[in-house]
Amino acid sequence: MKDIANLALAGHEPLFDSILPVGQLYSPSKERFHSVFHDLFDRRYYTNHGKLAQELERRLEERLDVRNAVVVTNATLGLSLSCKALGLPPQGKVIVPAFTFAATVQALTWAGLEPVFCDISNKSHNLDPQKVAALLEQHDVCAILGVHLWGNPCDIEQLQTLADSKGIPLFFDAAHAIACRYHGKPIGNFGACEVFSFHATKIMNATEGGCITTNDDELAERLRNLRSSYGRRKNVKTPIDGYGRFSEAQAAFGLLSLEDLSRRCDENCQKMALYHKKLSCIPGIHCISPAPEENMNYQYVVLEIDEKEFGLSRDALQKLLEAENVIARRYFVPGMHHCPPYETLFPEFATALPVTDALCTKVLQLPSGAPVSMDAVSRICECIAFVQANSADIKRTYFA
Ligand code: T4K
Repeated sequence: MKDIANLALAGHEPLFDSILPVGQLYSPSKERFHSVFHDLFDRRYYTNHGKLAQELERRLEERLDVRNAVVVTNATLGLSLSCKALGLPPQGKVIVPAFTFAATVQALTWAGLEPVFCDISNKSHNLDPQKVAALLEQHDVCAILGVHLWGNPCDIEQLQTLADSKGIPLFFDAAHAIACRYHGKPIGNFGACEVFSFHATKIMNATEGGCITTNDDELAERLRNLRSSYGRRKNVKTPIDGYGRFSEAQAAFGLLSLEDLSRRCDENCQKMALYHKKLSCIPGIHCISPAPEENMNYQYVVLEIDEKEFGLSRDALQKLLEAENVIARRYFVPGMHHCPPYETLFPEFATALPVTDALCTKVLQLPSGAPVSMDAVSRICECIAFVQANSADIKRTYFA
């Protein structure tokens, strides 16, 4: 183990030879990819809802036990298309958390809507239904957009009751939540529709991509029509075309990733268990393990760092780890209410989200997924334990 004089922050050899990023980055073997993809060169049919994209939709419907899966270019576009398919009015206001990836809120902006930022629960990191209820009384809202953050389902029942009481749609950003369940039922079946991400950093990897799922056949048809003129089952009048096609290359990668999904969840589960075992005894570290075990895909290893107890700030720990080639990320900093253009457009939210603001100073995501072995998890944990045990000296030496 290092001592405080030879930390990589001081220019010494890092703990790992190559970087360990937070993305899942799982890929199939080249041979398996070739076996799915090879006839594409003969067929020369590369996109426009080809046979692999259709096959992926069918398999997703089966796996998620949902009537319709509509694959699209990425989740951001999937969210914008959902707003259009739901018929949300121009400049309509949508309740949304600010503690999320920028794309959630920017998708609303692309669809011509306005965010009404809502604070979250300290425990789940998801929309707090009580705060949603208060906002519904203060604003003329046309929809609620929940985010199943870290794959932990929102309080769907309470949110649905609130949405129903106002006669407005509830829909979900499920970018983190493939293979997660709520009360035993797969995420993908809730609200008006749910949107998954198949970005390379996600556990289901189509290199880039997304999917909208819904049990509402009419909504699904509007979504297919909005996506492209290809893949429609019948023609439906839509306000605009979305050009959200999903290529055959994405579909080939996605099909294999879906085949491997349960195995990836198991691998992630083992890594998360080891992280939690080794980190939960370190003062100042709280591991987020919100949902009961069978509801998780385990792709996000997320900590809250209590600066006083740990002895160093979250940002200092991140810098130390980064120097050791452990690329931990501060998702999500700052909260979207403090980001352009929203901070100037909607200054009323600047001090309205205390839980979000507090979490933005504490949360750190650690690497897991394909590039991270169990041995690497152990070494990362030992490094964090060492930093905490020597926090006073490290602070004096490197952060005075
Ligand atoms: N809603 C939520 C709640 C989301 O988290 C996201 C995306 C969306 C909506 C929108 O979904 P998409 O429209 O993207 O389908 C990453 C991902 O790009 C983004 O998909 C993800 N959430 C977000 C949480 O993380 P960045 O810019 O912070 O990280 P990035 O892409 O630099 O990758 C992280 C690490 O992985 C880096 O150290 C580099 C490494 N990496 C990344 C890629 C893509 C690789 O080694 N190889 C790769 O191919 O956004």
